[in-house]
Amino acid sequence: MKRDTSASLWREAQKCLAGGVNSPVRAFNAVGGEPFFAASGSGPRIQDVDGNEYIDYVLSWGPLVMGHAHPAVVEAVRHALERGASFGVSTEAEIRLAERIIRHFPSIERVRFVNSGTEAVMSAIRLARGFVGADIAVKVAGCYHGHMDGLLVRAGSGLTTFGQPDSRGVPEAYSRCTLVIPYNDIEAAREVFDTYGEDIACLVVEPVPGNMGVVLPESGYLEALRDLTKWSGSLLIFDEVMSGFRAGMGGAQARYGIKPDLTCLGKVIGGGLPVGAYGGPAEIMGMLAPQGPVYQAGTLSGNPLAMAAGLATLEALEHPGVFERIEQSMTTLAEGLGACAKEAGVPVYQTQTGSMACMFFNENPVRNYEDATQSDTQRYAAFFRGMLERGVYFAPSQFEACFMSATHSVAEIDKTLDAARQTLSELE
Ligand code: KE4
Repeated sequence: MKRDTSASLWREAQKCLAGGVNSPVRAFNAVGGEPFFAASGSGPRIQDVDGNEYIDYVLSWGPLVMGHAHPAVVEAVRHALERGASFGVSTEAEIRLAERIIRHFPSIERVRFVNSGTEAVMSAIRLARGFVGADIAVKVAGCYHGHMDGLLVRAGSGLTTFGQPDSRGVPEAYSRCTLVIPYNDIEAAREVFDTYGEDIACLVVEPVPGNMGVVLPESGYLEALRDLTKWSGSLLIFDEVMSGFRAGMGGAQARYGIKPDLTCLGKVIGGGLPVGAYGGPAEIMGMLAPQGPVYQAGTLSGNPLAMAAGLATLEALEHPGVFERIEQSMTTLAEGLGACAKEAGVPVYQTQTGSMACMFFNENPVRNYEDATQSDTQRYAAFFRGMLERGVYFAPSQFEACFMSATHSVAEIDKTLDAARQTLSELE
């Protein structure tokens, strides 16, 4: 495919944007080659600045569950914009979107909107520390919760040793408030709570992680985290920024029947515009300013355009049968990819929850981050590039999820599987 204009923009971008991007994964470093620049999107497809078209399974990293430029979303945002982009005063739309979220997430009685998933998790952890009166946050290796300092931490040497900063610029002191445990390991969780119980404010986890690829919780794991946090008087925070309205209309918490203390949301609830949210029982959320002593604020929080996009997206997604149809499309694609890999003799391990899925280039099951890192990332990169050349855009990293939308039809899935058959058969 010709990508001269993207190449030219890439050179310009590197002269004015840090690393040429506004988010690292967009540089395509994990898959090699130069990134393309998007020009437009429509339904399941994205067009680049050279006129190439790709069937899109990244969908802006999850938000576009109704596809690109969904007419109802475009009309809702246009209508809101014509009345003014922002007021810094509350609007009715914030109430209506919060009410919809509460309807789907019974564990939430009060919502606070912010502008990103990072802000949602960062604020939820501050709220947990303020509510419980303890400092330690426990996180799970391989889960990503945005770029807040305290969570950019990798596992320490031993399970009950504090994490190590996973990014330059994160003070050692921050990582002394963060413990890191492996996913799907109840014993490791129990050991940390036995050792630090009353000093733990919260455990934050992606109930179905999508940032090490998609990894599924083993039977009893999420229940054990719920029991341990309850026993220690700490809060269980489900980061459902990705899994919310993707693992199910009520997120992973509905699929697995676990009631967390706080839930973080983002992506789908903004329909492609900048939104994050966190929520939980009125008793906990009442600790937030202006009612309570935990401060959090934001100039554009609850922005009318973002609220309009989120409302239009959820309204469309709530139509009877829409979520199930998207989930079925994801299953059809996943099964087809598995069959193509088998045909080509390429060992893969596949996972799916609702409308998000992953194909690990790994001949063994992937049950945590350590397993995920054993995957053949070079083979994944070759798969990514082969598919891109055939007009299919998967995530530019093995350690991401792929997403389905309501607009992907049989035609897109068949074209994807044809491309996969050819690409997989060419892999060394
Ligand atoms: P943002 O701050 O990027 O809006 O959200 C952070 C975040 C929090 N929690 C979960 C479960 C997330 O998946 C994310 C962000 N997801 C990544 C994709 N893996 C965003 C893509 C990017 O970083 O450019």
